[in-house]
Amino acid sequence: MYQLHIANKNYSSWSLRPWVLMKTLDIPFDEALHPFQSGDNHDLFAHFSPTGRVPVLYDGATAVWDSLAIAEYLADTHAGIWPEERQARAWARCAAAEMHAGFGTLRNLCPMNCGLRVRLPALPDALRADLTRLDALWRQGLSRFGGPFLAGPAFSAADAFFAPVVFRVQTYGLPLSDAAQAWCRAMLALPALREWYQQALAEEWRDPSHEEESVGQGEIIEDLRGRTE
Ligand SMILES: N[C@@H](CCC(=O)N[C@@H](CS)C(=O)NCC(=O)O)C(=O)O
Repeated sequence: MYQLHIANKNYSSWSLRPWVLMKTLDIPFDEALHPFQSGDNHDLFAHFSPTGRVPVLYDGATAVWDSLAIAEYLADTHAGIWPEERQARAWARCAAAEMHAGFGTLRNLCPMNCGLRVRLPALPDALRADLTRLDALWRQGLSRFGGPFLAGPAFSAADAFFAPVVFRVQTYGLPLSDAAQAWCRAMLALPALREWYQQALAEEWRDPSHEEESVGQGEIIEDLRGRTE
């Protein structure tokens, strides 16, 4: 059985990617959740993670310590991680890689905090630029491959890599096109994403550094944690 090491569901955007991918594709795994204890958790995570970061997937003694590497490792032996059709597969890989390496302003200014609803002041130009690119990318995938998922009829790693952005859109009320918003709603309705969200809301840990990152960006309208829907 695989073992997937992750951190708080409320905050850990990188952890969410392989988790939602494996859950949605019915790839069984044991979850090992390590709550953040400070702004820097590298020493805390060092006993299972070569980089002191999460996620890490263990397959027996083999450690795979990066979310994109985890997707590729799983793709070696499991169908459905990437789309079957070659053009769609190339697009999905590019989209996942772009998310993996890019959208730095979105990442920094809108950190994942599933339970919060935050009103942002006027959006900085750099954030608008990230949202414009994100919107164009999602609309391109949805129209080119026919939806309902980003790279065609089946959920793939492309959707998994943007799953944390779906929670960011929800938390910060980010403006996107109707097509992009519709994809976000469909993602939020996925059983795996609903499960993650419910578990995130139920978490009792509050890490001050992660809280500050979110509230530093705007005004908190609502904190839904401690409730379940
Ligand atoms: N490139 C890595 C990045 C992983 C990463 O940055 N993880 C964050 C958590 S969301 C982490 O473990 N941070 C350690 C810390 O905050 O101390 C991946 O794709 O898995």
